[in-house]
Amino acid sequence: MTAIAVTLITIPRVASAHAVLMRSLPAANSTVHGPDVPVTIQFNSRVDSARSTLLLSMPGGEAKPLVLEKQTAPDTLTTHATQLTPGKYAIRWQVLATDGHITRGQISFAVQ
Ligand SMILES: [Cu+2]
Repeated sequence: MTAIAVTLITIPRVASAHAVLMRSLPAANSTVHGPDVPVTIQFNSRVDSARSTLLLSMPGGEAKPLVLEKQTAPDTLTTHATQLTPGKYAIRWQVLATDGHITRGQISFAVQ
């Protein structure tokens, strides 16, 4: 226990990490109620919302951009997806971290 704690403390804090997804709402592979779905995506580091994009992949295959709200925390992006009918969706995220690196990923979820 002590050894682990010491190891964690002595690892240099990586100030220039690119953004890794920590948690999201909707959670990956979850089912949520529509038609309005709040979206929150938290990363392990600061992200630049002005240079980050969220795309909502619709059941029909098309994708539409989600307008990001003002950041309430530097590591978190929030938006609202509205008027979602039941079906399978995905949020495709692309974010710019403070180290200048872009990372991207996808969060699949269903609306019932
Ligand atoms: Cu990086």
